[in-house]
Amino acid sequence: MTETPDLFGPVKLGALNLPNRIVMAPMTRSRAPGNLPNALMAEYYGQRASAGLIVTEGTAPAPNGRGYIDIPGIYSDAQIEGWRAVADAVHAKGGRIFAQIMHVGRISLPEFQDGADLVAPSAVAAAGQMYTPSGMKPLATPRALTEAEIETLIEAYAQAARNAIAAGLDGIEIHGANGYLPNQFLAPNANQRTDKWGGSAENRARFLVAITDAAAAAIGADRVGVRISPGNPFNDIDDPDVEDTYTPVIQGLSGKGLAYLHFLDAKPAFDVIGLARKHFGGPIILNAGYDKARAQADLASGRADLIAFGSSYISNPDLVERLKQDAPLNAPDQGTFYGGDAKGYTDYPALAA
Ligand code: 8OZ
Repeated sequence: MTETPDLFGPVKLGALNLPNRIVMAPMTRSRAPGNLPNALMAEYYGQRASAGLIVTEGTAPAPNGRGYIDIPGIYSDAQIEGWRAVADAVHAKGGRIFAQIMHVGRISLPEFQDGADLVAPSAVAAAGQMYTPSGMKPLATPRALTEAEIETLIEAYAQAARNAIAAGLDGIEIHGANGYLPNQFLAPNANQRTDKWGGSAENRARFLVAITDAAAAAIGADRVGVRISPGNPFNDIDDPDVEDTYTPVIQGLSGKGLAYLHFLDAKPAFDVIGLARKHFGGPIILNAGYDKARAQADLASGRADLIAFGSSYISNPDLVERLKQDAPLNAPDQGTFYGGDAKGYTDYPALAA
């Protein structure tokens, strides 16, 4: 007899057994000066350890993957030591945590990369601006990656995965969503290459599949998840045929024993989640402004296996307990989402014991 999956019941996710189906969504918080994970971050993630799984904010696999102010990296020994403190804080409270590996590609400025050129599939700037300490600035025009540099970056993802395990983290999530480097390869407006990394949908999917395969070979597929956002135009993604683009993506990620597929459910014009259900063969996490009722409904219908919560996790360290009790949620303060200190980060109260 199969029971209806419940938000508060256990689930197997790749190599891990989770006590519940609630995931803390990856969220950039820009509190890592010097690109170093620190004690305040360890406290923040430790406070949220009752989640079934925490996915960290995006962390760069290479110096040229940095964008935004004060995001962490996972390529140096000092960064690995910083992540070790985060992993220890979460494990000490009985939790589980994956690092989200994010290479921003063209969504950056040279000032966030020690003055270096940005790299991306093609030399096409994204429309948009980025916050800097001296004001908003237009996103810079990147330089096109050479094929040799693409191979180097694939190895950087594998090494980032090894570094995550070395730090004591439980696995990694490849950030293939929201207009960053792997999504730039997928999108015809950002990828104008004529080699095997561009052109057909199969060629545009090649980079995301290659970095996932490399990470899986490095640490085991059951410790690697992938996040994608079909149909999301964020960060100047323009894809006139989402079905054409994402069919080889789903095929390329299916049947490999990956820990999960995580969708930012941007409601694309075709049923990409149904396609994933048919082929992927592992757990599906959905994220898109869920509340408890919608979460339970999507679990019950079989659309999702787990639900990721974003902004409600910013303001409710004990979100699992609050949802379970139908307790009121603290409202998140948008003014302290990015940058700053403990205010709006580690000072949201849990329910009184
Ligand atoms: C909002 C602000 C800064 C970063 C993403 C990493 O969209 C982000 C992000 C979102 O995945």
